[in-house]
Amino acid sequence: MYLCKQSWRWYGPDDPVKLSDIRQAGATDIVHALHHIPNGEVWTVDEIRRRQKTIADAGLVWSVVESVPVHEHIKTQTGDFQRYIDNYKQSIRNLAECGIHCITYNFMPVLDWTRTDLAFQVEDGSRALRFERAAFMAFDLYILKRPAAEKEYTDEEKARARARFDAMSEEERHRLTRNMIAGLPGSEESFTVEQFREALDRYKDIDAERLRQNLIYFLREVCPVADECGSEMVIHPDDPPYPILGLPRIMSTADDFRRIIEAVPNPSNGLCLCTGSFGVRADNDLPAMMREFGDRVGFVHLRSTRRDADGNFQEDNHLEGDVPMYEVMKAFLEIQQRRKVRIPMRPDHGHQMCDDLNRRSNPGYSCYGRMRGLAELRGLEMGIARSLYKE
Ligand code: DNO
Repeated sequence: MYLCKQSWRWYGPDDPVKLSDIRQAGATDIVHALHHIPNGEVWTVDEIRRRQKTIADAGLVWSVVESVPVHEHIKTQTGDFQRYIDNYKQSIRNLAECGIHCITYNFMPVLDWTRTDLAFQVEDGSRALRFERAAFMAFDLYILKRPAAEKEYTDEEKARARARFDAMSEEERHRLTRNMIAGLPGSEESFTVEQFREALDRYKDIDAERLRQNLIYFLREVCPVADECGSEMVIHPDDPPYPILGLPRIMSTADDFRRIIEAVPNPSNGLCLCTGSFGVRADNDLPAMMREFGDRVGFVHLRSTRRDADGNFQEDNHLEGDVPMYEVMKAFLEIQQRRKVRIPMRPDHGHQMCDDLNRRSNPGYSCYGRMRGLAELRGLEMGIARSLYKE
C-alpha cells in the first residue's frame, strides 16, 4: 500500500513551531526553503547541506522545497532574467546533488498568496484566514488608488467598497494594507504602498498571454535540467485563483495547467495540487483534476475553503467547507497505488486554536491548527486505504 508522505512546512530556525513539535505531530518529511538567500541567487550545496543536517538531526527529512522563488525579472522577461534562469538551473542541480528532487514554485506576478484578514474569528473561538471582497476592493480603490480600478468594478461594488472603507478605523486600514502588501509567510517580497504601485506598473504591458509565454520560456529552459537530475518542478496554483489588482493570472484552472504541459511536455513539468487555492473556484473539480493530472502531481497541499455568494472565502477545517476531501483523498490514494510511489502531502494552513491563540505564529502556519489538520487527514487516508487495499 502506498500512503502519502506526511510532510510539514517549516520556515527555519526562527519558526515558532520547532522541528521537535513537528516530529511530535507525526510528520516525517519537511517542506522548506532557504529564505535567507535573496531571490534569484544560487542555493549553494554548502547552504543546502547545512540546513539538511539541522533537519536530519531532528529525525526528519527535507524532501520538498517550497519554494525556489522565481525572480520578477523572469516573470516579466526584463533586466537580468537570463542570469536568474541560469542561477535557477544551478539551484536545481545543487538540490539534486543533496538528494532533494521536488521543487515548488509559483508564477504569480508581484504578490504570492493574498488575504485581507489574518485573524477572522470563527464561531468556535479559533481564528482563520479570510479574503473579504469588500475589504479587498476598498484597498484597491481607496488605499492603493489604482487608476484602472474605477473602471473594473461595477457601481454596486464601488458602493460596497466605499461603505466598507468608511466604516474602517485608521488602525483597520493600516492592518488591511499590511496584510495585502507586507508579504505573507513564504511570499519573499514585501512593499510599501509606493513600491507596490511601481511593482504593479511593471506589468502594465503584460497580459495573461504574454505572462504564459514567459512561463513557457522559463520551463523550456529549466525542465531539461530537472529531467536530467531526476527532479520535478511543481507549480503552485494562483491564490486566489483569478486576476487581482489588474495583474494577469495564468495558473487558476485545469485548463491553465493543460496548456502548460502541452507546451512543455517534459516529465519534470509537474503540479503542486493545492486544494485550498483551486477550491475557491466552483468550476474546479478537484477529484477530477487529481485523476487527470495524476502522473504529474508531485506534491499535494490539503486544505479547505468556504466561499459565499459575495465573493468572500475563508479557510475552513480540513474536512469541512467546499473541498470534497474524501473524494480528493481517494483519488490521491488511487494515483499513488497506480504509480507505486508515495507522494508528499502537507496539511496546508490551519486555524489558530488552543495554545496557538497565546503564541505568535506565521499566519496560516500555527502548530495546533495544522496538527489537527494532519491528524484528520491521516485518519481519513488510513480509513480509505484500509477499506480499499489489502496490503
Ligand atoms: C501559502 C503557500 C504559498 C506557496 C507558494 C509556492 O501558504 O501555499 O505561499 O508556498 O505560492 O510557490
